[in-house]
Amino acid sequence: MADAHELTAKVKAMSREAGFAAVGVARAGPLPHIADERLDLWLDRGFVGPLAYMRRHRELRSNPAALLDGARSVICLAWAYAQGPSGADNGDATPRLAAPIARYAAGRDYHKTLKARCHQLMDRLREVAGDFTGRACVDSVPLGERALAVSAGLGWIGRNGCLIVPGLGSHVLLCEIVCTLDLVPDAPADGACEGCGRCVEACPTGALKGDGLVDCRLCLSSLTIEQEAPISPSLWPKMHGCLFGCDACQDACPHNRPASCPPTLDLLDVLGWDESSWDAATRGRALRRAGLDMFLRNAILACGSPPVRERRAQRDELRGALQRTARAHPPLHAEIDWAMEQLEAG
Ligand code: B12
Repeated sequence: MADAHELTAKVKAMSREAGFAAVGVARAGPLPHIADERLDLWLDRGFVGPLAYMRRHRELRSNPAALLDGARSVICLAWAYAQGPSGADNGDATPRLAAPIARYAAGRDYHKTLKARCHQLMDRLREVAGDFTGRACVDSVPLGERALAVSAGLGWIGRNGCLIVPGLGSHVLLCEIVCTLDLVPDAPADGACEGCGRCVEACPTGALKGDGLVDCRLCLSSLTIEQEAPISPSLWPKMHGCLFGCDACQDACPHNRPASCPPTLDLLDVLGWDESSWDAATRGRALRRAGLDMFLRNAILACGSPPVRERRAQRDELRGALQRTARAHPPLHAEIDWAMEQLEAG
């Protein structure tokens, strides 16, 4: 069998062949102290907001070794998205009223597609490394993925909290293979945001604190995807038409390529969704993280946002759609009344 250096080089070459944009190796052991400190600070300040799951399994998040018996190494992988032109994400139909969704949520659910790629990669690795045990982690495992990526030399943490890969930016999704292979760990990457505060200024709700920590009580990604409870009316005017997630802090980042058009859904379609149309539109997609009620709430609030209410030609159609939504979903009446008022005001 190849020695650790040769094997590590093979792992990296095969990862790139598998389509990953960046790969690095971290030791499967406790994460550096700073990762723990930052997570505790975030929890203590209450920035965790509505994300109850982030309070659970605290100890696992700081030590990937706890995820797999005999774990020695973590292969950290970055998958680049938002590379090409985007646009309507609802089949071939041209949307009557396009509303943006976060770029990462275009197409098939990355949890599924990246996990499958990790398993294929492990199968290929077994051909050169012999049998080993590996666990593929994509997002939903209690593990500090950004901290691990920094440790594995993939990039550094920007002021918007995102992992920035040199030359590629932050439009990457992260996944890991925690494994029993003995690989040579990489050194953490150098780099930092210097002097730029564009992401902090671009955040519509002031959720970024400028030190890389994000307040989930204000972040539009958290509010539109994670928060089932009503969104505070004080935030409604700041929501900028977000239907699912938000890319404002990444779009403003000079390390990212000039932004392509974001993927969109048809706002009028979404306003008319019921359980079965929500099911059909979200099946197999990351979009499914937000339930029907959340999508309807987000769509209603999007109607009151400047980009939509300025579409005078569609105002009557929007009013009609809101009235129908009001009849089907009485609990959302406060949001609907507000959106109607905004439409009237133009
Ligand atoms: C909870 C969560 C959220 C929350 C909170 C985000 C936040 N910034 O904390 C919400 C819902 C708001 C969210 C939003 C988004 N998310 Co999210 N989210 C997560 C999740 C599940 C946990 C993140 C977490 O632990 N947050 C708590 C904070 C304190 O930890 P952290 O952000 O990981 O930061 C650590 C590092 O900064 C580290 N650190 C700082 N400096 C240094 C220095 C060194 C040397 C080291 C070692 C470590 C280190 O310390 C922190 C704590 O460990 C991860 C998946 C995972 N399992 O990790 C995805 C993840 C972070 N999200 C991801 C994405 C894509 C997004 C969105 C872009 C989606 C969107 N467009 O709407 C936005 C971006 C918002 C933003 N600016 O962060 C990607 C990030 C990819 C990237 N390039 O960074 C991840 C990794 C999912 C994935 N598998 O790809 N997300």
